[in-house]
Amino acid sequence: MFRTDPETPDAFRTPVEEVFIRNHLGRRPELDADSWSLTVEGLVERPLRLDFQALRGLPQTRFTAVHECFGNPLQPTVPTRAVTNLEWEGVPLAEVLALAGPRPEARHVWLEGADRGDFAGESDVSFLKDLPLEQARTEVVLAHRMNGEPLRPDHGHPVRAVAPRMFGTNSVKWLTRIVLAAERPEHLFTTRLYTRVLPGESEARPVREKDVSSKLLSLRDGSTVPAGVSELAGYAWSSTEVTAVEVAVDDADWQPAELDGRGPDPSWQRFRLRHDLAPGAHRIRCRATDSAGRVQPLTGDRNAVHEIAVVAV
Ligand SMILES: Nc1nc2c(c(=O)[nH]1)N[C@H]1C(S)=C(S)[C@@H](COP(=O)(O)O)O[C@H]1N2
Ligand SMILES: [Mo]
Repeated sequence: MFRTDPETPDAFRTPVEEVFIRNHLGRRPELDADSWSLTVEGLVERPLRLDFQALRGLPQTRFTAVHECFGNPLQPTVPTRAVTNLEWEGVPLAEVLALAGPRPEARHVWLEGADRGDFAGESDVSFLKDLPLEQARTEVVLAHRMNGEPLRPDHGHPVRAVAPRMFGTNSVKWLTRIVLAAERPEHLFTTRLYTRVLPGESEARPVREKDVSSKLLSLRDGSTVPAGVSELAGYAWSSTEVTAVEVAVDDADWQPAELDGRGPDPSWQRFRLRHDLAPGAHRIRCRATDSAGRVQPLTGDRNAVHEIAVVAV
């Protein structure tokens, strides 16, 4: 089940019912908070097994972040634009790592979910991701609430990882095992899939930080709208702050849109441009630039400029 076309796409915080569900391995595991536990093992001074109560007893954090699916890892350049903005609540991974005490040789954190199944010709695999230790320590949260309610079964109940600046694939659901290791894990979802060569680079790297991107949401693609002044609006996001969004109608030049700042959380940013739509067919495009100087490409990649078509009457 994979919904990409929410009914209220325009809300700053996406309602839970409208969040896409992405399970690679078929049937989701049925876990409950009472029997769930998380092990922390490998290169640590004190291997741990934490239950849900113990996790709830640790310091908690809350933030809003973009939750975006990278898309099909077998087609890494095809845009899917499956994106939402959600509030998460949970325990910084750093708190759990401090309890376990990583050994000096530990360089990577492996995060594994409880689901197993078949994907891309491999059978009975788990869902495993990894991050460099320093990045995991500063960025990952073990979340147990989404938009103020306990995580629903499809979204990783009772606990999932959330890597707020990264693509959704790094946010391991049904998290039950953390391993500290000297090396990256050789695995379907770490080294064989979810890698890509970025523009201007020659080596493939893991799919982690989000690309700069934007989506027009105030008008629905293919819809009929009243002619006259219309608000062309939507959201833009990136792993860093978005600094500009431009909108182009038909073949006219790009015009700068008004853009909200990002604030302390890695949430998406609203853009808007008032434009007089003459009666007839129009195509409308939007293009974001981020503080790292990255700009959405016009075509050819998963974050290519978003274009919609409307008819004004
Ligand atoms: N255990 C597990 N975690 C997972 C996945 C999965 O299949 N199994 N899918 C990943 C992908 S590709 C995405 S985009 C997000 C989707 O999270 P959601 O289903 O809560 O929206 O979860 C990630 N975490
Ligand atoms: Mo995904």
